[in-house]
This record gives sequence, C-alpha cells and structure tokens, in this order.
Amino acid sequence: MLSCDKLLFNAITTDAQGIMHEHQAIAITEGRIVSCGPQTQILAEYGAKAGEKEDCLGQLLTPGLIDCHTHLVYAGNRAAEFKLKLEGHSYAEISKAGGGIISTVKQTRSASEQELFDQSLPRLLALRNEGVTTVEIKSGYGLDLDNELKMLRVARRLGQETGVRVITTFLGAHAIGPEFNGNSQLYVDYLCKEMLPAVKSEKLADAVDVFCESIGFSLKQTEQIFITAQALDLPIKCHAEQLSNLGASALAANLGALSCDHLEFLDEAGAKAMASAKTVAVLLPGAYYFLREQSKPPIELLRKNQVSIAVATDSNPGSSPTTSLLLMMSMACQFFSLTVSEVLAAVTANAAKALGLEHEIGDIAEGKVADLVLWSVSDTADLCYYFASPIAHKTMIAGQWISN
Ligand code: DI6
Ligand code: FE
Repeated sequence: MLSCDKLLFNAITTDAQGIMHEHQAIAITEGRIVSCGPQTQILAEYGAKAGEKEDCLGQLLTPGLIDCHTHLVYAGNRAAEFKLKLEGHSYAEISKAGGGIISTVKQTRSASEQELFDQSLPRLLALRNEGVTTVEIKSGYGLDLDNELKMLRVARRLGQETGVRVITTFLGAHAIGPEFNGNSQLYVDYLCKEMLPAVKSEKLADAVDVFCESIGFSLKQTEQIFITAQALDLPIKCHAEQLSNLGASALAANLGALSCDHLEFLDEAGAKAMASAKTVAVLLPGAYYFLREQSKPPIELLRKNQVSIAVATDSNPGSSPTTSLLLMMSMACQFFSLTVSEVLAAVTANAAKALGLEHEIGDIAEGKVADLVLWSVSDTADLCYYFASPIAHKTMIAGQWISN
C-alpha cells in the first residue's frame, strides 16, 4: 500500500485534449500529482494510507486554468477614449488628444511601484477567483529601462503575494518609447543594447515578445530583437498578424517561438511554419470583440495543420479591458467556433505549452504540480455555456486549497 498527502476521488477529470473521464481519483504528495486514473485502481493503491480523502461528488475537476497572454500590470484606464470612439471620433483624433498605448505609458510611468501594484492586484485576483492558477504578464507600458523593470518587478511581486504562478514577458517592443520621436530603429537598438541585457541580468523576464505590425515593429526589427533575446537565452513569442499579415508568425516559428498570438490574418505559410516548430496559436477573442475586428483567426487552417490552440484574455486597457478567462472561453466558442474540448485544452494543456511549462502544469498527470479546480458542475460544456456568470468552484494551488 502506497501513501499520499491527499486523495481526491469520485471526480470527472479532463485530459490534455479537454476530454472528460468519469470515476477518477488523484493522489497528491508535497504539492504534486503522484498518481491518477480510474478510482478503483487509485483507491486500492492509496486508499488506506492517504492523509486526507475527499469525495468530489461526481463533479468536474480540471487543471487550474492558465491565462497565457495578459498585459494586466498598468495604471489608469482608457474609458474616456472608449467614450470618444463611441461618439464617432477617429483613431487619429483620439491619438492627437493623447490616447492610445502612449496614454497608458504616461499613467504607468507616473505611478509609483506601489500604486502600480495596488491597481494591478484586483485584476490578478479577479482571474484567480475564476480558477486561474497561472498568469503570464507582459511589460510594455514603460518603454524605458526603469519603467519596464518597474512593471516586471510588480508582476513578480503579484505572483509572490497571491500564490498565483506568474510568468513574466518583456514587451519593450510594444510601441516606440516617446523619447525617440518616432524613430523606431533607434529605439530597437536601445532596446537590444540596453534594455534586454538589464532585464536578463535582473532575472525579471521569462520570455521576450514583440508587437510585429505596421503600427508596431517591422519584420526586420522583430528578427533583430528575437536574435538578441535568444543570445541571452530568453525564449521568444510574438504578437503576430493581428491587423495585417507581415509574415511575423513564420519568422517567429522558424526561430522556435513558444507562441504566436492574435493571428487574425494568419496565412497557410505561417500556419505550416507554426506546425513544424510546434509553436502554439494563442487566440485572443477579447481584443477581437473590443476592437470590432472584421477578420477571424483561421481555425480550420490551424486544425488542418494540427497547430495547438490556446485562448487567453489579453487583459489590457486599450484592446481587451477584461479579467475573465471564462468569458473568453465562451467567446472562443461563439466567435471562433471552437468546440468545448478544444476550449478546455486551450486554457489548460495548450496554454501551458505556450509558456513552455507543459512538463509542470496544464494537465492532470503523474508528476505535474497539483493546480486543480473542482467545479460545482459535472460537464465541461457548462464552463463554456454560461457567460459573465460565476460558476461555484474551489481552487487548489500546489496541493493546497486556497480561499477565494
Ligand atoms: N495588441 C493589442 O491589441 C494591444 N497590444 C498589442 O500589441 C493593445 C494595447 C493597448 O492599446 O494598450
Ligand atoms: Fe497582447
């Protein structure tokens, strides 16, 4: 007879493909899953020597949800800009009036580190309250060394103080630093020479991202940043083909990117490159909704090429002011026609892959960290069916139930 700290039984679990399995049990020791499978077998092995036993009452037990793309550290908001847009003002007018990314940069720069933390904390807690146990957070509203480092320190501290596993990404290439007066190449050179090495030596970033777009950074600049990042041993990912097709996904995938994100204008060459590099497609239905985009990511193309699909909030003040991953799951079904099992995989196993953490989290499997959510429902369809409607659940992070 084997022993374990905790034994959860009588659960319906989901696998890495988002498929449900009934009558399952999970043995947990020191925060990790030591065994899982049909409960008759697991109970026979661990039943007599389990520290605690918990009957899941035939309810759904999923991996902790993973939000693999957010910009949730920022100060202020852009509600006034939203109002102007609805009153018919053009993007150019709003930009002239100080709107857009740069308006969030100004507010983020003038916030103290503590203020930035205080304003960002409720957003992370809102995600945690929905069963999200891992969150990626990008910088990109500092656009100079001190403020980018400030954002990344806040992101790390958010993880330490909430218990949520926070993965940080340096997105200095989100927009051109205002000091550079629109000279993107000068800014990219500064980013590569000054910012990236400092971010690396402070150990503040787990990956590097670039907004490759006609209104962002060119393909050539994106490549320069990625090659510099890789020389520093930092994994890469890319905001690719959101508003147009520049070929960013093929570039990023050919360099071995973890993920390409947005992808509304992805073409066949990009999808094929992503498939062969096993780069994950991260879909962001919140930005699609809020920007009233006309083009959808090519789901059939992704399926045909067997590209793994993840879904995330993109939580940010300009294009996706949301803190609900569950709502994004509903939107992924309704706007992008993903199936329920595709959506479940998209916020668990595939989101873990997008962060390079598939060996640690995202799946109920032996050896993985025991990040789990026990939902008060018995079908994964319920998680996608309700929208903007809370679903009772309890969350376990590294083997401990947390209070919401
Ligand atoms: N794409 C987006 O949709 C957001 N960033 C990006 O690279 C917009 C961020 C903002 O407007 O603050
Ligand atoms: Fe984004």
